[in-house]
Amino acid sequence: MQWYNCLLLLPATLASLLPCDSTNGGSLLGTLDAKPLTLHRQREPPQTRHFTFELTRKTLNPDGVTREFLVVNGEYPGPTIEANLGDTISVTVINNIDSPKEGTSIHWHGLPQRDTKWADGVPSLTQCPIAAGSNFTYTFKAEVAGTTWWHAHFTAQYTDGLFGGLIIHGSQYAEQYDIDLGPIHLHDTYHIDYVSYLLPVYNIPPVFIPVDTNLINGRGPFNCSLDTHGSNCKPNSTEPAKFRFQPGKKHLLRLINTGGATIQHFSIDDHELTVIANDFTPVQPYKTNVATLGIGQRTDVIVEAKGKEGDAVWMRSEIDQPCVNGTVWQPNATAIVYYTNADETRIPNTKRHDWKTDGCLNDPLDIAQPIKKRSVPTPDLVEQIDIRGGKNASGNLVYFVNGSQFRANFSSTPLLQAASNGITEYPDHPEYNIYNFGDAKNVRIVVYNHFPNPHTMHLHGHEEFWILATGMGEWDGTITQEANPQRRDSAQMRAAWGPDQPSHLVIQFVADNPGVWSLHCHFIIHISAGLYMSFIEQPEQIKEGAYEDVMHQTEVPELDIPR
Ligand SMILES: *[C@@H]1O[C@H](CO)[C@@H](O)[C@H](O)[C@H]1NC(C)=O
Ligand SMILES: *[C@@H]1O[C@H](CO)[C@@H](O)[C@H](O)[C@H]1NC(C)=O
Ligand SMILES: *[C@@H]1O[C@H](CO)[C@@H](O)[C@H](O)[C@H]1NC(C)=O
Ligand SMILES: *[C@@H]1O[C@H](CO)[C@@H](O)[C@H](O)[C@H]1NC(C)=O
Ligand SMILES: *[C@@H]1O[C@H](CO)[C@@H](O)[C@H](O)[C@H]1NC(C)=O
Ligand SMILES: *[C@@H]1O[C@H](CO)[C@@H](O)[C@H](O)[C@H]1NC(C)=O
Ligand SMILES: *[C@@H]1O[C@H](CO)[C@@H](O)[C@H](O)[C@H]1NC(C)=O
Ligand SMILES: *[C@@H]1O[C@H](CO)[C@@H](O)[C@H](O)[C@H]1NC(C)=O
Ligand SMILES: [Cu+2]
Repeated sequence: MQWYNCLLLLPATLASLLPCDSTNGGSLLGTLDAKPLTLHRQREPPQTRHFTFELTRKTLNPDGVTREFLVVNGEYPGPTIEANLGDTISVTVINNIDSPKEGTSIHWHGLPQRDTKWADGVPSLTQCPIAAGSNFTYTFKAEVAGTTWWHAHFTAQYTDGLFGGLIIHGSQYAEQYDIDLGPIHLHDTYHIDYVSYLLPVYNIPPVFIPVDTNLINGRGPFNCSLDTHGSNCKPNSTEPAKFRFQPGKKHLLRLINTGGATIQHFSIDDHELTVIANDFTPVQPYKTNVATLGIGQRTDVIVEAKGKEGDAVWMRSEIDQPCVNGTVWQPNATAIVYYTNADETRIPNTKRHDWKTDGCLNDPLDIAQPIKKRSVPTPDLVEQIDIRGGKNASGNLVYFVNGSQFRANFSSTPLLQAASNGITEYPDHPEYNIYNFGDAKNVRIVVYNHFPNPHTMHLHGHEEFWILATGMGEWDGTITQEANPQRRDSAQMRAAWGPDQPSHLVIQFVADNPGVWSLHCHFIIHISAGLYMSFIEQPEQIKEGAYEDVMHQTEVPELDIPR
């Protein structure tokens, strides 16, 4: 098979290849036309960087299977936001999603939104959904340097394409690499839309629809004989993602798991990865062959190009199948790395690095040292939460956080707006799963998982939390690497081994950011089934603090969709 560049016209002999505009809406990510990121080298003064995101439906075929996606500015994956530390980012989101119309909202994963707590993008908590036909501008500080992503936070919309990279350049590791290859999205994708994917989970008994293809930057040909969506599948019509290496140079790869249901193991044949940050937290560089990322997690790696001119090697991202309850048709994504002067039609012939699944966890907690040492203060609030699965009153299989299945009300006053008016208690709405943490300064949360699924727990409002421990059974109080535990914004926890053998994850954070913040699993089925809680941090300061009344939107169409 031959490959062609995204922007080149299709030669007649390659007519079976779909053009890049059809596969990925013209996104250059993962094509040889993608440009390395250079903003940080330009040393510009702090400024406001404006972006306009137009959200629409669009028919695409990233893996050769044609279906309707939800996209920003037509692109799949969505556009990359790039800024320097200290800049202001302003994004006007225009909701032109039609037939049917849907509300939306965009979350800026990992950014604490200090002083802009209304810009966190969580419908029912920090804003009303942005109604179809209207727009909303998010303005916030590029306040933490590193790699993250933006994604729709309105049910599981992001898995239909509403996601993209968010890169904030700082000085912290700019000197460690020569070339910034930008975001590398590792993501599962589905041949049906997110509503059709989620709703069968609530059948009695539940139906779990297979994950279809694992993609790198939205690319990766699907083998049409694998599933039942054959009629929309055009064999050998798309290309894998492609990247360029320069021999002897150090390349920064910003890995992001932007999927909805799977854990990724990333590697490059014949090359070693040097991990320099997990989520927003820089760590003492350590070497590994394989980087493991749970949903929402990022790992910045430096890859020294030790090959020679003309080489071609596979880049891989493999889904950890035992961590998925169900079928993944095509779990092994491949992309190609071409060295300078390589024949860019060449198919590599290199061998993969092996990895072993270990309870769906990241690298062991004691493998890395955060560069900025921070020991754990004594907590003044310790909360335990218990995650269980089971049937709710109507017999659907759902999750309970401390006995309560989370349900959002997209039509009611956002809870942050209510908190700014002094309302912090919801005795009539246990389904909001909202806790008032008062003026506690150091909050420790001990999470017990009693259900046989692993989870990726993500905390809003804080660029990092400490991970004190993760393991099986009751936590015995031991803190891993006590003088300087791992910190990040999304953490893995194991599946329970049985009713009496829960798994645990213990996190702690400094509660110095007044607002209403969520702690939830990032698996789309789990969030949608209720594995979600929120807490009010420093309610008195919310009342006193600056507050922008930006939440009112016109009516949200009533849709029968999971939330
Ligand atoms: C956003 O909506 C307002 C109010 O309807 C309108 O005046 C404005 O032109 C819209 N802006 C954009 C960029 O669509
Ligand atoms: C595609 O899938 C079919 C069915 O599993 C298999 O027989 C075939 O070898 C696969 N083709 C490729 C190129 O992997
Ligand atoms: C697609 O590619 C595979 C593997 O190269 C090949 O076996 C198959 O015949 C091709 N299918 C079509 C329809 O061209
Ligand atoms: C994915 O890769 C793993 C490791 O090489 C292999 O065991 C597995 O069979 C592959 N799965 C598929 C569906 O190709
Ligand atoms: C959740 O339930 C546990 C066990 O019943 C209880 O100790 C804990 O206080 C509850 N958590 C919260 C945040 O209320
Ligand atoms: C049970 O959960 C399902 C799925 O979220 C929901 O549609 C249904 O309304 C819930 N039933 C009750 C009684 O809350
Ligand atoms: C959601 O909030 C609206 C507005 O307050 C209210 O009319 C409606 O009954 C609420 N729905 C549920 C399920 O509580
Ligand atoms: C896995 O899926 C099966 C149905 O496919 C279901 O019965 C079972 O409860 C699921 N297990 C978990 C842990 O979700
Ligand atoms: Cu989960």
